Amino acid sequence: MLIKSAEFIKSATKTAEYPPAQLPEIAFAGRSNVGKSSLINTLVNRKRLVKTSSTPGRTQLINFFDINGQLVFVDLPGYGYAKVPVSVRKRWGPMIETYLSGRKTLRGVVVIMDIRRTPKQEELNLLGWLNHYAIAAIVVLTKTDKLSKSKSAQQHRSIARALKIDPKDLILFSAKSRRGRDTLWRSILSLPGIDG
Ligand SMILES: Nc1nc2c(ncn2[C@@H]2O[C@H](COP(=O)(O)OP(=O)(O)O)[C@@H](O)[C@H]2O)c(=O)[nH]1
Ligand SMILES: [Mg+2]
Repeated sequence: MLIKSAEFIKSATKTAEYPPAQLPEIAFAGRSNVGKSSLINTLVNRKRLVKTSSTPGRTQLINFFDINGQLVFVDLPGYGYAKVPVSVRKRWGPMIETYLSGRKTLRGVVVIMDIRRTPKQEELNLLGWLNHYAIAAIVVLTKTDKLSKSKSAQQHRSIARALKIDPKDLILFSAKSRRGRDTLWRSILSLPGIDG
């Protein structure tokens, strides 16, 4: 997709604060520091549309971005960061679940994982939950530039096995090299209800 514009719309924690549900939406989910902001910036060819950080776990807001006046990207707060206070962590689940289960214009969720890590219960729960609500999931393994080719192939297979999905259905990505950007865009644009 040719990116003509990519703009921050607003942040929200509750339904009343969401922007009007008009355009098809794609949400991005992943553990804190997984590279979610970098992935979104790579997709839209912007250096800093979404703030990246080496201090994970700060963003606890749902951020909405308008892409070309055609699509909305939704940056969901990262999960699983131990230093986030329990009170904040407790709000994460309900906040995300309210968004994912109730948003009429949601067309799919890009679930981002670090290729170096074995998926944990949080990832399995999220995928199981999306499956239960019949929400399309696109699974991306990012930071592939950090591994050798052989180590990357090994992790690719073992993560697919852990998630019980076909290795072909995992997208290998790197914000650094931009590997996988086109594949991910194709996958997003082929979701039902997206016209690109
Ligand atoms: N080498 C490498 N570093 C990355 C990649 N994606 C993100 N990072 C780094 O990982 C850290 C966290 O990235 P960020 O996008 O803020 O993660 P978020 O918390 O999931 O939004 C930052 O230091 C990024 O520069 C990648 O594909 N390759
Ligand atoms: Mg981020």
